[in-house]
Amino acid sequence: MTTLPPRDTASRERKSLNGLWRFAADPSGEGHAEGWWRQRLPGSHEAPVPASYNDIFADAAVRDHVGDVWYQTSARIPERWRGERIVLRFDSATHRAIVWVDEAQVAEHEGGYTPFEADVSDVVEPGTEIRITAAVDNRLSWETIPPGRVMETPDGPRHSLFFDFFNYAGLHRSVWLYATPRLHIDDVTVVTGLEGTTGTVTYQVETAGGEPGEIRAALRDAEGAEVARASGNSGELTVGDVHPWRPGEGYLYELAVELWGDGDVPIDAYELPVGIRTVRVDGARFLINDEAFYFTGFGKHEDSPVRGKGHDNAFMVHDFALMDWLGANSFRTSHYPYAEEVLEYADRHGIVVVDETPAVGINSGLAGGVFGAEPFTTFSPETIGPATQEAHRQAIRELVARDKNHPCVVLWTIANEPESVTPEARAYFEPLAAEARRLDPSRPIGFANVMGSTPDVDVITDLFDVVMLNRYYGWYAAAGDLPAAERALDEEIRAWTAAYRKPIIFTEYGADTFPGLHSVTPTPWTEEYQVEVLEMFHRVFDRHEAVVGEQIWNFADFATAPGILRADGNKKGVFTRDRRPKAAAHMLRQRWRRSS
Ligand code: BDP
Repeated sequence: MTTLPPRDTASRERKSLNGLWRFAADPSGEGHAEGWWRQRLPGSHEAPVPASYNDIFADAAVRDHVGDVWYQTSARIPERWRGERIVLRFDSATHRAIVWVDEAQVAEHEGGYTPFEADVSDVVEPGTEIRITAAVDNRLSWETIPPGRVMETPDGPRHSLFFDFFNYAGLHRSVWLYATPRLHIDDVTVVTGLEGTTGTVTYQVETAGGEPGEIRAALRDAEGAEVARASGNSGELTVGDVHPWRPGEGYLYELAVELWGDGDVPIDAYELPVGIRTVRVDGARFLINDEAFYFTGFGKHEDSPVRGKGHDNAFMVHDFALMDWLGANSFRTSHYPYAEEVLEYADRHGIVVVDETPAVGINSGLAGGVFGAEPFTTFSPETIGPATQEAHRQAIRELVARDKNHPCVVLWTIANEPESVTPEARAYFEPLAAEARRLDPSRPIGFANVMGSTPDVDVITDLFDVVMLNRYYGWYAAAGDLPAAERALDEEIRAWTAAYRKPIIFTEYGADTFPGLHSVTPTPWTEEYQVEVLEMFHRVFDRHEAVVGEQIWNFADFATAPGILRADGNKKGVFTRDRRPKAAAHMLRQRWRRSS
């Protein structure tokens, strides 16, 4: 499984393939039959990488395309890479890709938000130029995560999707060529501990490509001074007078791993940033470094004008700056793993992350009700069944494999708003929750519970450590009637605290808000109403000790499929899509800056 991000080290070199690639949509699906990877792609389109392709061209056919699109570029393999292991890596391709180098197929990957790579050492000749072609398919099915359907219509294929964001696709993240020695460090896993002023870093190193030599691990502090060292493929490093990673202060050590042979320089070297911190649930408290933590922040999306879901450092840093301006300390990667750059930034800046799989839409009630999909039974052999569950298991594995070493990640969420009230739901989720725990016993797990799945009907919450609630009192229920909304919310929290002694994090609440719309009386869609809904929730949260977090839906307005419930997208943002504050932003700044 693809894990360590490519880095330049003493023994490694990486080369970005970002930029403009040749691009062709393939509406009639002829690219495979015609072998488009064998030649220059037809047409004259070029598409930026990274970016979604949908909004780049002024063309509804590309925006709403269902099926394959093709990307192609050329790159030169440096002569100095001769004898090295040469890898081609895609940080993501949404939702599925097949990749060729010249005539040879080198990779195939399912799942739109995690990286994959191919060892291309045997198909490239150092010093020459290669052609890289990727067929990227945006189709979702009952066997994918997220699930979806393609319906044949007189106008061609159309998606029927069960989630509330635009199905952006393409090469959303960086593409790399990199070289490592043949005998190399293949993976590193760290788990950290804290006992008083002493920190521990337990590490495990995997090697590949030959007889493993000696492994040395050294931990350096942020100034570069070595504070501990060990040898062997696994071990524990102890740090006296430790400087922990904590919310608000992303202090990082660096674990320098070296693989030695007989020579007097290491064969391979890799440096991993490490934040020393602990996470634990204790009764109804969520503890980071054994201190009670209260989450403030948002459910977000990777979404911006023109780029769609393409990673963009300007938007990333700006979004973090806006969260800082508000005093927010955390966010959830709703509803899929975000670009790894986002987690690296959060690591460095002490922002807490709730890390989610792309398992959104496992719920026929919502799909039919909100998104207009044809009715279906959620769990059945013909719909969400064993193949979906296997894809879901794989999505959990790939998420944990990629993100396990990030100190910012304190909680895995394995699904958003799944059906959770039927025996089939329990059968589906029991093995998945167990798998998440097996893969990472060091972090708590949860799932975002959908409105209506109250503790009297829910059948899966006992499998998880935290209760994560998405609730829309004042919007989808009791819209415009805030006293009734407040009573219902309060009652539901009472029911949860009576049923479980677990921390409760509100992972969604909010109201669609059209910027510039105002009213002196409680009127849905106005800026005042968004403020009042959020204030109502906060009033109730402050009455309940078990509520340990408030993450508003959403940080910013975002694109969705068209529909009568959406006005040019989902407008529940506290910021507009171009990141201008609505009135609620100023209110939140008062609340969160006061408490921080
Ligand atoms: C919840 C979903 C989220 C939606 C939100 C909404 O988790 O993806 O965007 O509601 O309706 O059902 O705004």
